[in-house]
Amino acid sequence: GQEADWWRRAVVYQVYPRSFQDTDADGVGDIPGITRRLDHLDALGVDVVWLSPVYRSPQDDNGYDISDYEDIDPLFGSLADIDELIAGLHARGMRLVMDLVVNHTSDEHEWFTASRSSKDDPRRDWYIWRPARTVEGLEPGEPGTEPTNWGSAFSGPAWTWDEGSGEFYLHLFSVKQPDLNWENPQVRRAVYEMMGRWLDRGVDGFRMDVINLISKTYPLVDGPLRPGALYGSGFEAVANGPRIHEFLAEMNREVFASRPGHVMTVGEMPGVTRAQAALYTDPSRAEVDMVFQFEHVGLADGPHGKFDPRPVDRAALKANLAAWQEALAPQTDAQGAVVAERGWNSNYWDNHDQPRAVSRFGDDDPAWRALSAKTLASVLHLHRGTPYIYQGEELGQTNTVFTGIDSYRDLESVNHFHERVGVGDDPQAVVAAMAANSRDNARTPVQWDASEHAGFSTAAPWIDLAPNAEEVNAAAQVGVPGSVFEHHRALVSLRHTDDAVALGTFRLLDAADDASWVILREHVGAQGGREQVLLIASCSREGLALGEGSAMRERLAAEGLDLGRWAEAERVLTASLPAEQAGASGAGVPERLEGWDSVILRRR
Ligand code: TEU
Repeated sequence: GQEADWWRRAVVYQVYPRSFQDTDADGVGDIPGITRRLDHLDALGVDVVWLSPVYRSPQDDNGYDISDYEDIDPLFGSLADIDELIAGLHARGMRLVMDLVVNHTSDEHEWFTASRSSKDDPRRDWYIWRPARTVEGLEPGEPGTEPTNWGSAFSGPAWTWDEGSGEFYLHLFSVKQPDLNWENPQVRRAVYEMMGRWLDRGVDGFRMDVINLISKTYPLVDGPLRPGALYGSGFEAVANGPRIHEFLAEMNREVFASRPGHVMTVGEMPGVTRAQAALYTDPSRAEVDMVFQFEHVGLADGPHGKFDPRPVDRAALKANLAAWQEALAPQTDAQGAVVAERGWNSNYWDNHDQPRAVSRFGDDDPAWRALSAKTLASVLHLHRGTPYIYQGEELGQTNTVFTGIDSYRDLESVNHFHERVGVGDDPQAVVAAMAANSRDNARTPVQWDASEHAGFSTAAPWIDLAPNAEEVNAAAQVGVPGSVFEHHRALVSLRHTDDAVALGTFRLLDAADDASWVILREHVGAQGGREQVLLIASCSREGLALGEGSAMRERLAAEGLDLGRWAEAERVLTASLPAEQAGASGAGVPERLEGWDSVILRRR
């Protein structure tokens, strides 16, 4: 609907275009492919599509290095194709959120080619240039004369020497992604005008790439150097800089405030804290609607920490996500009714930068994969805030297999490999260490059916399919009761129809137990009616005893949740049964939940 808060009940589906659907037989997904698959998204029931970048780009970072914000890269199609996609989405009552990458551009953007052309070019100050540091025995521009000790998120230093103009330029990401200078009002103006033209074209919002990095803390000085790290952290030195709220409020005022409908905005914010997120998403501050935080996906250890895979500490994961729910919890009145929003969460398990959810947080053994994928989805979608479904997550797609460095495509992985081998690490050990968390796990093609190339393309895909495409694919799941897809469809529908799920308060119970996940949602209606929704999930193969006298029932009772009072509660959705059979399976809390099963109960 058009009500201002339509987005609070929305479920967002992320499309990573190069791996979604190819229609011109080049092995790379494209925009017409998305339009062709809109029925799939419609069947899932999602409201918004977040489309990763399709703008002109040298594809150094798969499109997150933009050389023209207002044209479409021929790899993905044309402006006419994006207009057709927008029309197709709108015709189905769905919306399009574009990926806005304005912390940096490509080094092939005309702004940068002008800026680097000379120190006196009018666009010189659109980027961040610094002279070499004077170091005894080193020529300016030589390694060791960089202006600060910062490292790029994609290995190597965050500064690259430009011989022509005799200075270094800053790039927190790849050499081909120079950071824009947001202190320059001309840069801000150019970005806002470009955003306005996309909204004029019918786009409904933006996902803002690393947007909390655009305000740097000046002067630029060395960052903290972790033990063993080759470089200092650039992120920590610049994230959440002194003018970030000023810039976001200005962007909101200049671009969104004047629009008739609500422009949906989500800021991707590596290193954001819960306290800061409450400021960024407080509706009264008019900055962004919600943020993507990284605490639960380990970025807090810094980008390279990600390649040292460690087992999931589920109790810590539960506590982390519950702390985010608390930090952005609404204000409620004495009866528990929500009276004002303080902030808003984005809830995700994975995206194009993270490994696959079921492999990382679930159990991708074939015997447990589907059930754990469904239970993970129930856990995610029972949190308060907007849930994000990453392409393939609705199918329970898993990580892939890397047989060697040639299996990898992502510059983050490839650069890391060369950096580690360069300092003497064993190549095969590095390839193995990257496998669990490489971004390429999420970038294998969507598995549409069991045909060659999984229905993704008629040509060999740009990156190998995951090995289980014949078993795990949409054709085997859409419309099939009990499938991971149908479970996601039921969860999306639940958010659309149930106020406790969409708008209710959140409470985590039995937090210390890492083999279960118990969430209570409560909503007090305008007429005073109270509704409660309870999720009990088993998060291991062992299962949970819940009957009278069970340790878990005792622990929950000690926290004030008497499962006896749920004996007649409606079973809304279980993971082990098709959605339509949940109610027929009986009422109330089952005696036990088998491994990775879960149940969503409702009582009024
Ligand atoms: O990601 C920013 C970001 O924090 C991640 O790159 C993170 O550092 C790393 O990937 C964790 O594994 C955004 C985009 O989502 C990502 O695809 C881009 O590579 C990056 O910005 C630069 O635009």
